[in-house]
Amino acid sequence: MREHGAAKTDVVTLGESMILFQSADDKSIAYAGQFAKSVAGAESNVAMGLTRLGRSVRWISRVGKDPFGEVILQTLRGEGVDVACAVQDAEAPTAVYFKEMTWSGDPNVYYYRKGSAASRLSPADIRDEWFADAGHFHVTGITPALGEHTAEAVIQAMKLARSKGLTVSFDPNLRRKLWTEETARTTLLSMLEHCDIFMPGLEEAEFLLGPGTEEEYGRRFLERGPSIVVIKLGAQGSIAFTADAVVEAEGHKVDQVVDTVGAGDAFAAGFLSVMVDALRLDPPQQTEQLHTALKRANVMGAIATQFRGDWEGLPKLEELELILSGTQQVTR
Ligand code: KDG
Repeated sequence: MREHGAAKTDVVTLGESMILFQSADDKSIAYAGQFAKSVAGAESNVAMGLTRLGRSVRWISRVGKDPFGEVILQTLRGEGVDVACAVQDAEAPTAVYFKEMTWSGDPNVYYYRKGSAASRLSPADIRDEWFADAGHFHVTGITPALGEHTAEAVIQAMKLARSKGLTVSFDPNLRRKLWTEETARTTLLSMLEHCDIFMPGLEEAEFLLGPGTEEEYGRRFLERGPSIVVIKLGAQGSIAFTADAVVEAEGHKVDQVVDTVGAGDAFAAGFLSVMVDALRLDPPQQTEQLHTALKRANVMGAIATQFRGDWEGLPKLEELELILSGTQQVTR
């Protein structure tokens, strides 16, 4: 068992949140007359998914000193996330993005985030207090793509978190619109040695390592540093690899997918809600927890595909437990 005092904050996460606009009636952006406004961002989605599952979370970022920045902070606060370490920048705006539903597959996404407050994150911003009294740090591969110094900053934060006894998870969250393939591949691979849990989707694994089987990806990512590699297989579920175990869980069936964006973050929230404690156990006990974590993660990911926003429809812990036990919820 790894030594670490009881943490007041279960998970710390760092990344950009944006104001999201979606056509109110699902028309294409060019023809939409009205847009619905909400908050989105991979790391804040994970943060809010986790607080709904009863975990304490600190979210760190930079937003503009503008109404959109206020909305983001208020939304996160309203969901019980600690935003005390987030900085409001008077010189740069909060980013926005537009999501457009397509007749098939993933939605189109249009970002307006160049020069945003979060893109100006640099190693000089990193503070010891981010990790005070905390157990785990979660990052994604979006933040390193945002600005000149953001990759350096995220890697430094991962190192600092570990030096303070936190465990670290990393979701590559490949966003091809944000950087070149070459830079994305090199940077994302270089981050692997600084994490304990790595959680790519199957396509991301292929992007990073080229063609291969799930087992080959599991083994090759483990060789680069993490002690757990979780590969997300979409509707098929997920599979986790450790040095001495392979654990699989079937996907949670849904009749129809409404919006895939946010499913990976919901998956991460479900998985981490179990593993942040389990990571402190000895390997055999950790492996026992992996199946529970994957099952939770699969259901969370499936639920996130059932509504249009990234996180608003995510369940509370009691609701998730009812779904996992196959019990019908009494609603009236
Ligand atoms: O994972 C969902 C995110 O992609 C979405 O909320 C927006 O953070 C975002 C991004 O950078 O794409």
